[in-house]
Amino acid sequence: MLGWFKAKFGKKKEAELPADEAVAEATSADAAGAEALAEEPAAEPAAEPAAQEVVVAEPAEAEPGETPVVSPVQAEEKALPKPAPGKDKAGKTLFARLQEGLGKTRKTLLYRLDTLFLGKKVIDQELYDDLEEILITADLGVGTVHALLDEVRREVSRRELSDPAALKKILRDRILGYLLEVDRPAEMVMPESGPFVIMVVGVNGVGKTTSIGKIAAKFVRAGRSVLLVAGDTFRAAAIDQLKIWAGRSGVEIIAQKQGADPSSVVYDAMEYGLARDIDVIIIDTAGRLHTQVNLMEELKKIRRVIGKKLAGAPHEVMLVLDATTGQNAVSQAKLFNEAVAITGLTLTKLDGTAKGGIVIHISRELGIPVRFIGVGEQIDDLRDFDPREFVDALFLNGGGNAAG
Ligand SMILES: Nc1nc2c(ncn2[C@@H]2O[C@H](COP(=O)(O)OP(=O)(O)O)[C@@H](O)[C@H]2O)c(=O)[nH]1
Ligand SMILES: [Mg+2]
Repeated sequence: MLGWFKAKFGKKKEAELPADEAVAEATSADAAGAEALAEEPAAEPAAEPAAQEVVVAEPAEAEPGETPVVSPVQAEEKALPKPAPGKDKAGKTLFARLQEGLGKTRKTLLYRLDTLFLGKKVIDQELYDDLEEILITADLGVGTVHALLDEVRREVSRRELSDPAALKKILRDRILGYLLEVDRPAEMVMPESGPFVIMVVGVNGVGKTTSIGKIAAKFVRAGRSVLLVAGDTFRAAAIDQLKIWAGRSGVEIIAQKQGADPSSVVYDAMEYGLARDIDVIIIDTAGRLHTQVNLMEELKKIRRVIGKKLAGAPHEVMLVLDATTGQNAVSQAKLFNEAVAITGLTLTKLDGTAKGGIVIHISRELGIPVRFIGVGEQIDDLRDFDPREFVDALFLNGGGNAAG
């Protein structure tokens, strides 16, 4: 249910610090952090005293001198629906829902592949040409398609195959191979104790805030405490949007007012999360014009501030990409990767494109694992990315659980 994250969250925390010790630690880390901030270039706006900047909607038992938090927890919202394993609220299998979410891609790709393979009796050049066109149209990317077809061709001749249906199976297996190659388990060791910090980046409108809301809900369902951080201070609406998502799963959120220095928001949030031993801290960031040096510098600074408050953090730098932007997503990924070293991807809006092949292309091209895929705007419309399930959803006809 938590995809790659379950590796850690399945385990029980080993060393849980007594609350007062945790606070003491946070305070000493604090001094170091303040120093760290003071080292930042003078040109960057200095962090003002946080207490004056924080927007407090419903202050949570704020003690004097403490960073106030917006805490939109409401009793009835706290109880998130818990789908039965393998089923959603409506009782549909999750596999069927994935197929539904991938509707357009599935219809186009599956239909076109089936038409091609059923219509052919032999494997010939024409079949390869048609296949190339179909795969490129599905946004697998020219480079990936050529590499893929080279491998398929070699396999076909090595095994002296002549049946197009066998070729289809090889194609599916090779695609799965690409996805499994990068679906490596965490390289980073997830913290045994203390918060798991996820920094979320990506250009405007790709679905960062929405995905954060959905990810928070997943962690809450798994019984984890979550703190959201409104690091996109560029627009007031962005802060409000994150508050709404915090309310939906009843988690706390640290937010300041529009225009506040994002690093200072993040600094406060880290302090708050460490002092309370929050399990997961998820940081939203701005995404205006990814070509601007400014944004990248801001993200680097946020990353530094996180790392100075908690060694080894952020444990995940998640890039959110909009699948409907096709090949553009690849160039975005390269830019963000250079600036903040991406460790995982979320691909959104797969429900809105007939070109779901971008997932395959991006995996192969970037070698960064896809953690989640977004297949709608609702809180449950975020799926753990499972290469087998994904390939089956694209290649298999009909519903039912066809995995395996
Ligand atoms: N159909 C669909 N829409 C999505 C998905 N993820 C996000 N959106 C929509 O995309 C728009 C931008 O999302 P937002 O989270 O504000 O993007 P941000 O600017 O990166 O934070 C919103 O209207 C979301 O509802 C998805 O997986 N599918
Ligand atoms: Mg946003």
